[in-house]
Amino acid sequence: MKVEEAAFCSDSSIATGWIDVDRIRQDFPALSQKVHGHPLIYLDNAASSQKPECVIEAVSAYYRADNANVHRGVHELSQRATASYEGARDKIRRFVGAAECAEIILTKGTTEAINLVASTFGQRIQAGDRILITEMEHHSNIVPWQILCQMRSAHLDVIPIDDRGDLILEEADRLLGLGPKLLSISHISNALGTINPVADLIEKAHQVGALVLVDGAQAVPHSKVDVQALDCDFYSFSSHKMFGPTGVGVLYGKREVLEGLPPYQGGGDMILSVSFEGTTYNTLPHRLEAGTPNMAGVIGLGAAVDYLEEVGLEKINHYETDLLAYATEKLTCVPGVRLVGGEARKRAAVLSLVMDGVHPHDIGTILDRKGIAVRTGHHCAQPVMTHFGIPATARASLALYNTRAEIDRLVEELAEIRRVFGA
Ligand code: 7TS
Repeated sequence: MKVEEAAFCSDSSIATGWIDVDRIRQDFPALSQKVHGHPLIYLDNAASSQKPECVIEAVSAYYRADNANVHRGVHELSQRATASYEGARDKIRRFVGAAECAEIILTKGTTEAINLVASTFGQRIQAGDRILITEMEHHSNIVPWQILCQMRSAHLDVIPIDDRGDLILEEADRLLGLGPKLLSISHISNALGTINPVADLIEKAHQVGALVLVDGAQAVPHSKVDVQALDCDFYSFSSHKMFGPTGVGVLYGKREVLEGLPPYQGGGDMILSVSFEGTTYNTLPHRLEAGTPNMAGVIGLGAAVDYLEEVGLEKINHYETDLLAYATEKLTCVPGVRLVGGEARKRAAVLSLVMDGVHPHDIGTILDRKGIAVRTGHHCAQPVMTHFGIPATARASLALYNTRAEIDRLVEELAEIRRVFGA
């Protein structure tokens, strides 16, 4: 057996420190099914990942035994639910390296986390102020700022990308020089896979007095994130992309920054006392979390964090980096296939491809008939598509449970599509 092969097989994983992908796959019940008569090859992880048994079990155990509203009851079930819910918050805190639980605001997802910042921090924005984003953002990191800038007569500046899929850093410097109040930037692009040099940009933004929000939706499932080392002011991510349940997300914020924000929504849990003369607000994190939260979802996210830590982010990153290199080499050998953003300096496990003469939607539909799930479309990043002059891409996005054999199947089917379409 070649060394390269040995690194991926179960027996050698212990010796080499690689993840044991065969074992990992057994943790995810959805992966063992057939789709249209073929074994499922799930390559749509940037949209939403599959869930391991431990997450499914944590959610169902909560509903079976502990279901009650949190922070309210003196009764046993409410106390158990509160302990599990706040325990999950602490796991999330440790996972991203935050100093205290007060800095972990639980939201519906990345989208809500960014909107929370836009509608609270946004109240400070005045006419003529500037907000800075990039050309490669997901719509959820564009539209909230457009709405804010429109309401406040502020300017929205955009750091452009080049044709390799990298940010143009000279332009970033120039636009930071205009003195924005906030830089809001993706850690990893969902449409291109580009890993942005966020640590450098955070440092530069702070030098001009801007706060920084990092959209980490595509980063957290794939590599170790340390919000204190990054020194970002806000960091947002979604549970469902990191093997946790849907409907849950996280906004990390530095305590001193969160303390300065007005309330986001009003309601239960975010108050200390209410009267018609006036209301006093709760302390962080509750002040920014109104209403009954997604208790089962948060507890499930806690289990997903346990799972990621058990496997090990470093091992996951190592494995996926290797798989990405393998996939990139194989896919660029398919005649007529081009990887959009494939030449970016640093990339994560996203392969956004176009094929001469075949619409991405057709690629996705044909692959689906073979049991291969990819996402086609603009990936909620239309400005990226506009930049490259394309309407859409077919995107294969990888996770820790994908294998070289699955990439080989994808490549085989793409070659067949190319042959059939006679392109
Ligand atoms: N930011 C990035 C970088 C994302 O990739 C996504 C979702 C979001 C924000 C929004 O996350 P949500 O959980 O609040 O919806 N990205 C994708 C995707 O690439 N395909 O489907 C959803």
